[in-house]
Amino acid sequence: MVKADRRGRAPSLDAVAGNGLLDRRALLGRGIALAGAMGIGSATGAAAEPLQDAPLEDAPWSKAFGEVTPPLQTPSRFEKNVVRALSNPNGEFRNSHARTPHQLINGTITPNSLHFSINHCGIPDIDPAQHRLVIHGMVRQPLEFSLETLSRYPLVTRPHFVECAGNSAGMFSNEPIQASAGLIHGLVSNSEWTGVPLSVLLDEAGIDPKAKWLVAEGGDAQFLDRSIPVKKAYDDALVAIYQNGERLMPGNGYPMRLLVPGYQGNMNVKFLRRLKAVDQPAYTYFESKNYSQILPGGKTWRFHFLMEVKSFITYPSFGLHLKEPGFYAISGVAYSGAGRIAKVMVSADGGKSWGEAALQSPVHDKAFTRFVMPWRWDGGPAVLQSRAWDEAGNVQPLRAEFVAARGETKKPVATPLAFPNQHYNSITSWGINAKGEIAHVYS
Ligand SMILES: Nc1nc2c(c(=O)[nH]1)N[C@H]1C(S)=C(S)[C@@H](COP(=O)(O)O)O[C@H]1N2
Ligand SMILES: [Mo]
Repeated sequence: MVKADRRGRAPSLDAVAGNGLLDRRALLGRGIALAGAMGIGSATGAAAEPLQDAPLEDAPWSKAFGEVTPPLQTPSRFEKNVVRALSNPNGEFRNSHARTPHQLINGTITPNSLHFSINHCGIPDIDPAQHRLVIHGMVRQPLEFSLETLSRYPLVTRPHFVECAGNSAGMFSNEPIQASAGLIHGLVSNSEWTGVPLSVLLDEAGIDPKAKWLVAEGGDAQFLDRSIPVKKAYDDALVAIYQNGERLMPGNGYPMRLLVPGYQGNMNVKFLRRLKAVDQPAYTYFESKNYSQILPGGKTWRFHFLMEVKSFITYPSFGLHLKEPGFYAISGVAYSGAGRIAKVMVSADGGKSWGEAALQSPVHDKAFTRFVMPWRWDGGPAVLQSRAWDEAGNVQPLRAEFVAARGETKKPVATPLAFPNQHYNSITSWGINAKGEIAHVYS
C-alpha cells in the first residue's frame, strides 16, 4: 500500500514480498522516485553525482548534416548485436532455427526482422503472382485463391504469439543450461497478424458437416502438412497475409500462412497452398512423431495442440550484469494459448514469497502481455522468478510439479539448441549473486 502521511509528506512504499519486491503501485506517477528515495543514491543510480551547472557540449553528430534518409530503414549501427541466434548458419541440408533475442528487446510486438523462424526445409523463394491456395476435399465447391484475391476480402487484424512446441526444450535438462532468455525461450514471438478468417473461406467453400479436420499443406519442398480441427478453424484461425503491417517475411510464410492462435507453432503452416477437408486426422510426420509430448514412462500423447500458460523474465536476465544495488523494474512476457493473461506473480527469493506484478494494457487474447515489478536490490543474493495465470484459470506449474508430470533428462543437456522434449511451460529462475552476475538456476 502506498500511503501519504497526514501532512502530505513523502509516502512510504511497502514491500509486498521478500528480498526487496515493492508494491506495483510504485510504478505509478511519483512512485519510482519514492522507491529511489528508499534506495541507495538516486532511483536508478544513474545520476548519483550532482550535475554541475555547465552548458551541454556539442557532440560531433550535432556539428554536421546527417546521413541520407533511406527508403527502407534498419536499426542504428550501434544495435548490431540485436540479432537472432541461428542453429544452422551455413544452411546445411537440415532444419534451421532463428531465435528471438528476448533479453535485448521490449514491449510486446516482436519486430519482423527479429521474429523467430523455423524452416525444416529452407525458405522457398515464392513468386506471389504465381502462388495459389486451394480449398478442397469434403466441400461443396472447391476454391482457389491468389494473394490478390485473398487481399480483397475484409481483413481482420489481431496480435497473437506463435510458439514452437520445442521452445524452451533445454529446460528439460536436469541441470540448468547457462544461456540467455533468447537462446532458451527464443522460439516464441508475438506479431500483429492481418488476414482472412478461415471461417469465411470454409463457409464459401461449403464445408461438409462430416468434415472434422483440415489437412493444411505448405508450398516448401517438404510440403509440410498438419491436421487442424475444423472446430479450431471456425474459432479463431486466419489465413494471414500481413505481419505487423507489412507483407509476411519470407521466413514467416510469405506470401500466406495459416495462423492457429495458441496452438503448436508447427500447425501454423507457412507458404500455405492447400486446405483439404477430411473426416480423419492425417497423422502426419510432424503430428505423430516430431512435436509429440513424451511422458515419463515413455508414452506420448497423441495430440497436444495447446501452448499452455507461460512467462519468463527478460530483464534482468542472464548475460546482464547488475552494476550496483538500487531500484530495478523487473520485466518479462506472459502468454497463454487458452486466452488472456489474468495475473503474473514475481518472486525475488526463489519462490518463498510472491508479489503481484503490474500488467501493461491492453491485455490481448493469446498474445504477449508484458509484466513489470518494481524491485529494490539490496546487493545480496536473489533468485528472480515469474509465474503466470490465464483467464481460464490455468497456472504456470512450479518446476517440481512440472518435472513430476512431464519428466526431465537423466544427463545434463549440453546446448539450448537441443530438443529433448516438447511443451515446456514451467518457471525460469535467474540467480543473482552479490557481484550482480546473473546465472540460470533451478529453484
Ligand atoms: N511450410 C512450413 N510451415 C511451417 C514450418 C516449415 O518448416 N514449413 N515450420 C513450422 C514450425 S516447426 C513452427 S514452430 C512455425 C514457426 O513459425 P515462424 O517461422 O513464422 O516463427 O512454423 C511452422 N510452419
Ligand atoms: Mo516448431
